[in-house]
Amino acid sequence: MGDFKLTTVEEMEAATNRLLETGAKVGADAWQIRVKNQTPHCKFGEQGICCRICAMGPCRITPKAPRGICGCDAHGIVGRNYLKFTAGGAATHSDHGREICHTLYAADPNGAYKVKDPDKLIRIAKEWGVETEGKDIYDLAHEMAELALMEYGKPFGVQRWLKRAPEHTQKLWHDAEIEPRAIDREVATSLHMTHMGCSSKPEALVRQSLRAGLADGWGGSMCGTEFSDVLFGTPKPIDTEANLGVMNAENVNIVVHGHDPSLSEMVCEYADDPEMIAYAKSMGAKGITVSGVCCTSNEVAMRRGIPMAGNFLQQENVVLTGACEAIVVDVQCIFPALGPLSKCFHTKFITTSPIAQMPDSDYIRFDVGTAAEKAKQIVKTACENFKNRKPELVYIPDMKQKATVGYSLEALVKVLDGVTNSQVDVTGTTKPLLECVTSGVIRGAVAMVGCNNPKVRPDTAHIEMMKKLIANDIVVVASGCSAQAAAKAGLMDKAAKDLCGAGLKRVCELADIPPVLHMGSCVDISRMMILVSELAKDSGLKISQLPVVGCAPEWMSEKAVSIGNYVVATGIDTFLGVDPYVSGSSEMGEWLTNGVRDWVEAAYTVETDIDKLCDKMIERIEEKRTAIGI
Ligand code: CUV
Ligand code: SF4
Repeated sequence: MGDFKLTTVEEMEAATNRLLETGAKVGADAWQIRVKNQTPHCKFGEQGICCRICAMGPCRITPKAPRGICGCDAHGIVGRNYLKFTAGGAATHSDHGREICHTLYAADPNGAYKVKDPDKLIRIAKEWGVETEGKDIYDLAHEMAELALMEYGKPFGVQRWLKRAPEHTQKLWHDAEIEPRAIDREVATSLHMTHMGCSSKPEALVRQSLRAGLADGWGGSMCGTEFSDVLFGTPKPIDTEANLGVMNAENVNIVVHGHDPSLSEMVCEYADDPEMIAYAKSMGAKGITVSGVCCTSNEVAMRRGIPMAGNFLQQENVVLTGACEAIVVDVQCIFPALGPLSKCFHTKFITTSPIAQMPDSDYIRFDVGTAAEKAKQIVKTACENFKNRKPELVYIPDMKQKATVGYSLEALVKVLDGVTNSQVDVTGTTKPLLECVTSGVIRGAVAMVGCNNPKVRPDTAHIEMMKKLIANDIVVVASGCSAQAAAKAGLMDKAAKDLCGAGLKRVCELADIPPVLHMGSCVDISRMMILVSELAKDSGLKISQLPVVGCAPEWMSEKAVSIGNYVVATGIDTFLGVDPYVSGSSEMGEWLTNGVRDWVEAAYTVETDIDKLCDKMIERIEEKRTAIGI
């Protein structure tokens, strides 16, 4: 087995505790403390039976008061809350996608943003029926960006991307009336439906939740992923490292955090600039280290091999090292706590987006027009801050693992090409992967996604489940903070093949891949949707028949619920380790865990016991295998 050893959750916790000691010294607050102050949580909120959408309320459902003042019952209130939650997530992912489209619209051969993958742009243009012959690639980029932006508000028709799904899936969506129309329309319709005195029928609210989710996964997120690839390059396998030990005590440490790669790409670009490195040296540092947190980190790890400092619940840890010169954030999943926390250290907390403005931060407004100049300013500010470090507060846990990341669908198809035994030419399809699955060498696949949540011991569910799955010859594709949990533990090191069952181990060896494959950020779950679509088309099976399930064991955000809805609506059974505030309505529970199956051939399972959750997934995969006779 060589020297390979996973990093355990206990080791990570010990490192965190050591950092919290530093925090205590400087009077810093931390989520571990705030969780205690917030416990126990409000029971009404937990069950989803509190309504405050009109000023007659807020109304809470109890045995004595089974209806709100307007007469709405628990099912209506839980349903509306669920749809609002979804709409928040769909809006957020989709707006991120929109920003990327605007960046593409501003692409310029002489500017900050270029077209790094023209072939992919042409491929998508052909798919959309846009003439590409003899067209300048930047003219094409601008035309495509405009068409994509129109997807957000077009008055008629459904999302262009839906055509990528198998016909059977498209028909299900059509028949269930959940085909997403304009992206913004689904968000607006959701908020309209949840206004006082509109929908209170669970069935209608669940239907719109699926549709709003689909507007995200097969709309806004897909725009985000596909056009990020066009702009910044389609990810290919690349080596990197993960966990707090990637920060370097002798260097200027810049941590990028958030989701939109437009900013972080530029920061990475300038941090690599010899002029900036010389500047860092003139400030007494040896160089510049950029590392990341959350999905911004995934974006730059996948394309540049930038190391991942940590995931969602480690964002405060990077500041607590005392060695972070700047934490530069764009949008989403950023703790407002970083403001006051950074004030306890020398760290500059730099916000950059009008969408995510926070107290106690330095706001360096970033936009496509001034990207280069602002990124340079940010890197310079970090360098100048090196001298303000308090050496007595510096402690970087000596903890990191190797990881190979960058498995876009394109990359995955390519690496798996080598695995097939068949003599027919299957290059460029998912057939080699299918062959592994049908022969039983691989039993199936799990898409592990989503955040951390203090309700689950951080990273434990992600890591323990992945270990069990790969030991059972189930390949894991991961994204978001789940992928980072895997990388921190070492599960994205190719050496982790030794933890697999014999079949998966063989595949890892032949294809030279780790058993947990990093597919990118949360918007990149759209990659997974295309992967299952291709698998279905290449096998002639329905998506719902494939031995594939989705899982978000530690999720916390509205985005995660939106994702869950489109994964289910795409025909993939989805397993949650945290309840989405629906326990207060038996009808909502029934719709989500069973009723939706009639429309989309898949449903949710909620199970907070992580062991059981994992066993249920394995069971489901085996059931699906039996059903198709493999
Ligand atoms: Ni991008 S939504 S915490 S995994 S980044 Fe991680 Fe998502 Fe946020 Fe959740
Ligand atoms: Fe109460 Fe109905 Fe108003 Fe909600 S909409 S706060 S249940 S009166």
